[in-house]
Amino acid sequence: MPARSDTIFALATPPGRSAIAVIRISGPTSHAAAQTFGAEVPSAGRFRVALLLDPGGQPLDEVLLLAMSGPLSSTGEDVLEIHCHGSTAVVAAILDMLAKCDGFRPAEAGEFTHRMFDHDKIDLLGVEGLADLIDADTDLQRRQAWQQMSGALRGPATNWRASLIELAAHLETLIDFADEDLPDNIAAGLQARAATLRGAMRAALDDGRFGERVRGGVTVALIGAVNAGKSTLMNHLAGRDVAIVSDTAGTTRDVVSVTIDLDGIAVTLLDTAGIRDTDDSIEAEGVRRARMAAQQCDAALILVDGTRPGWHAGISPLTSLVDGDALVIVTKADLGITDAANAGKDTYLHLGLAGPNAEASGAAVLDALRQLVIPANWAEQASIITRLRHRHAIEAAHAALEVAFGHDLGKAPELAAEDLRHAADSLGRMIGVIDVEDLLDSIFSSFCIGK
Ligand SMILES: Nc1nc2c(ncn2[C@@H]2O[C@H](COP(=O)(O)OP(=O)(O)O)[C@@H](O)[C@H]2O)c(=O)[nH]1
Ligand SMILES: [Mg+2]
Repeated sequence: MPARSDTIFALATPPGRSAIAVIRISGPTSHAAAQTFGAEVPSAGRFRVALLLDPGGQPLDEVLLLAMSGPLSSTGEDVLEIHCHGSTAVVAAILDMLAKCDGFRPAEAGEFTHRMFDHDKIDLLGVEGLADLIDADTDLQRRQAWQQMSGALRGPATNWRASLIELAAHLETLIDFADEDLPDNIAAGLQARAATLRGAMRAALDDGRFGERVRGGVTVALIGAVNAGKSTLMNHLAGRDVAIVSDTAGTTRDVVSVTIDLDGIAVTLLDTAGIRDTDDSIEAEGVRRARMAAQQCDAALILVDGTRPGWHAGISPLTSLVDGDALVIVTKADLGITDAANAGKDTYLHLGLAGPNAEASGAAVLDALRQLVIPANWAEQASIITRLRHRHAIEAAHAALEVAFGHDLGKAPELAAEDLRHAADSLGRMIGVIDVEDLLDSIFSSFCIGK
């Protein structure tokens, strides 16, 4: 990141035509921008309607100016916001004039938020939550981002870290007595505290990765032989025709994807080519991609055509392609499923998307999909881990805590204390109280400019 003493500016609203556009300016000389346009700066915390003039002294736009003074501003610095009309020409003219102001430069991606962080307006987990809030497409993603910003993970993780440091300190007081047997009650007390702490971390880790699923979405691949009805189901779930449905085998050749909002979870469905041996090189590539999708997806719907004799034998070769959870669906039930002895209505979902029961059948498959991606007995507030980064840090802390209490506390308290410090550091990095700079750069680069 370049110098923080510069005054930075950027369009905070999306580029293009809109009723209003907001340009944000932050830095020591931000308030002086008003004069550049021949306008007077409002007092801190106030709006002022102002006529901005172009370099030739001609009217440029009538705007609202909002001034904030550091440290009580969003970035902690002096801030000026220009709420202008959202035309490409107006925005371009204002940005152009700002670029010519002394000590002003365009902001980089995430730089306003970086300054918030530098001025302790937000911490690392808050920055991640804010990034998630901006990226939220579903209501559940929005709520989870807010929980994250309000400390859903920070709270418990800070407490765990404090307990680890306290335990380490306690063990260090025992170093002077090393090589003597530790009185049983002290050892038992320490073990009990460690067990409670370990249990709390374990409970957070065993969340079915739901927070990560909410945040990042879930991919579900539709896998099956040609003509099994994959594209038909995909279109049904999407509520529109995204994939070509045809009784010509080998119609779907590439992976077609569509994202649906399933109770707040962004589920990306992948319709794939039917799995079969083929001499057609394009179709073969499609089959290769289908196999890859089966391997990499979070969950799969395995479709077999129930009207084909021997459909039952087709299931296990398909399930073996899938690494994640799989749901087997026997299709074309409206035409009658052959081989009734194997029909296994209890084991497999029967789906008929034609005929009089099509609607109920479609609802049943949606329900089954819901069960596949949303863990049973899930409670929204319970998942506090939203990124793999958090998971790895807590796993590392949990493991180090386990190692620490594997030592003989009486003979080697210093080894146990050292492991506890590792555990505390792992959580410290996660919360952002130590070693944050590298992480920040990677997080901020994912922000948009103007944030
Ligand atoms: N009767 C009936 N026909 C279906 C059903 N699902 C698919 N089909 C038909 O089966 C053929 C192949 O379907 P398609 O979705 O293209 O299969 P894909 O190759 O697996 O994508 C088409 O003619 C569909 O209309 C169903 O539930 N009932
Ligand atoms: Mg198809």
